[in-house]
Amino acid sequence: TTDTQTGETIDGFHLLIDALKLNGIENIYEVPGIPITDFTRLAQAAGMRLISFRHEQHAGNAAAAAGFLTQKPGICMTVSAPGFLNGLTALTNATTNCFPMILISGSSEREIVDLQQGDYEEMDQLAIAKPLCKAAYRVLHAQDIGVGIARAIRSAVSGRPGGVYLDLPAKLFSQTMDAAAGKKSLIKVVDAAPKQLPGPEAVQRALDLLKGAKRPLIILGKGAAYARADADIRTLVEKSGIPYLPMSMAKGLLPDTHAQSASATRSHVLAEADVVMLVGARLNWLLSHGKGKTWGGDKAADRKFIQIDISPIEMDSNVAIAAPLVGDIGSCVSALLAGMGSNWAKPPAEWTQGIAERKDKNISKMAETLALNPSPMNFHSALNVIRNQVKARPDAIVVNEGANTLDFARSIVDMYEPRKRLDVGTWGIMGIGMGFAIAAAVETGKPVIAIEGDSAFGFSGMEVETICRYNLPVCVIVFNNNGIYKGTDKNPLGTDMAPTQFVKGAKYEMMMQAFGGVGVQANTPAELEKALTEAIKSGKPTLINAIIDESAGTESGRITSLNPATAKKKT
Ligand code: FYN
Ligand code: ADP
Ligand code: MG
Repeated sequence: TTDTQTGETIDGFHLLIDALKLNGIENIYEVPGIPITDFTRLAQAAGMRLISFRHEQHAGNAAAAAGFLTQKPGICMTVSAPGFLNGLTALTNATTNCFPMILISGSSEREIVDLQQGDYEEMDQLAIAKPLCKAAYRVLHAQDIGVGIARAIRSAVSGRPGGVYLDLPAKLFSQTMDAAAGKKSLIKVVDAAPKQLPGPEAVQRALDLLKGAKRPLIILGKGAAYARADADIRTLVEKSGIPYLPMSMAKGLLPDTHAQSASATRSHVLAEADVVMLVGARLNWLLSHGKGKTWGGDKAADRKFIQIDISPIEMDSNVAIAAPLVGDIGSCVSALLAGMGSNWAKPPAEWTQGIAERKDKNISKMAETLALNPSPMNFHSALNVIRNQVKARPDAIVVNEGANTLDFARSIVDMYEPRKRLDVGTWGIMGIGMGFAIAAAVETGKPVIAIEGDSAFGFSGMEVETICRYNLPVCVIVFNNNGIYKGTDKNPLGTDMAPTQFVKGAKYEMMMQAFGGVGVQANTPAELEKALTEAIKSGKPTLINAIIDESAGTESGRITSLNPATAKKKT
């Protein structure tokens, strides 16, 4: 008993709602069911935005994207066992991408689960989640809900952001406690993601290396986009005069049309640079682990890396890091700027002019390809339409998944503003499409253009109903080439269709029509342009079925080399 007791009580449902609201969390991405159905109703009645999905994986992906876009943990809620497992894929993907999110799942009763007596949806969810996310907690008592939420928020957003699991057994929701004591038990988290300042010697070491470089290069990753140090990052690039490469989700941090962007001559700069500064980008498979042919083979031995990252153990994960700069990107970049002084020498013109020439050549070549108008459309002629629309609406958010659809869109569709591109991320995962698109629309209110391979779209396609239900300004463009990679594979036995083929001439636009949205088939760039312009103008849920030459595309797009092939030659 406490001296604040009034006789009024509060239950677990309301404590959870109050704890989330107290910490500025407004949106919950979820699928209702036992034991969280009433929670979803009560939270909505309390003024929170509840977005109900058709499958937990997409609710989870939405929460992850919300985390990336807002720096607040995105919240996903699911039922027990299967719902939890469906959400777990998204939680693990968020952790891999360093996006902050919290998966809250209802669970069965501990007494029964622990004795394995066969409860409804019995599963030891906490134990399963633990190795697959950044942190995992369970709350057993109503008076600990405040602490549970506070720990989950801190774990998600501090240091390297990631996914957190919070296990809430069914019984907790209806537990009651004294209302005043309950209110007191809640925690408003102060400084959830504390700054981490780099040491002065580490800053000097990095500056010394940069100063001595003849062929310096900056690589910006999605950590740099997440950090929201946009102005300082731009100043660093411009003041230093160093060419830069954006990783796919860092596109737009500076406009892709920026004079210092080396995107259009990526292979050249990776192979030739002598000092490379990584800003929120890991030397994982997407950067060929910092070694080998991509990095100039023998030349790799003399290259020096500077790496800015909040995670100290990221350093030396693949190759030696000569100048580790550990801290939050905002603090590290501003320390570098302060140390650069006012008369920083630009890199040798030989390096920057060489890049400019190569880049101009590749961009002109690309322009020629984009100007062609083949029938049926190919990836280039369809993406050229989207490229122009994004140029006209740089605030629109682009979601992108597929293999060829992803690879071509990445280099064709220029981005102009930070955090406007959401894609398959570190795992190269298919299925993020509709979840990311829904969160982008909910969190920003901006138009969303989801550029989807027909295969990629299939993983989350049912969520077009969700898009229609909430009337979200999402335009899905399905690049329909009748299959995975392409639609022309043959089954040598002539029995079933080949494993990579889909139904030919599928009417994807009818999926959107089924739920009251706009569905259009586009056979030409003009038709695509008309439908997309209309979609952006009206803000109505729209699906454009863009018919692409079924022989266009290559196996696995630009990462064919990762595909093991049989030693036996195809006949
Ligand atoms: C880029 N390029 C351009 C332009 N932009 N040319 C002209 N104009 C413009 N604007 C050139 C660039 O210099 C490269 O050529 C080429 O286009 C490709 O550029 P990209 O995409 O930046 O580079 P690359 O080599 O594909 O990048 C490697 C990668 C990337 C691993 C980072 O492929 C990636 O993010 N992949 C994710 C793939 C994935 O997850 N897929 C899921 C598949 S699912 P060169 O300089 O001549 O090389 C299962 O299949
Ligand atoms: P990309 O795929 O774009 O190359 P990665 O996901 O590999 O990017 O890398 C992102 C990196 O950014 C991670 O190593 C992560 O620790 C780091 N990071 C995320 N947020 C911050 C931040 N605020 N400050 C510093 N580093 C950060
Ligand atoms: Mg396809």
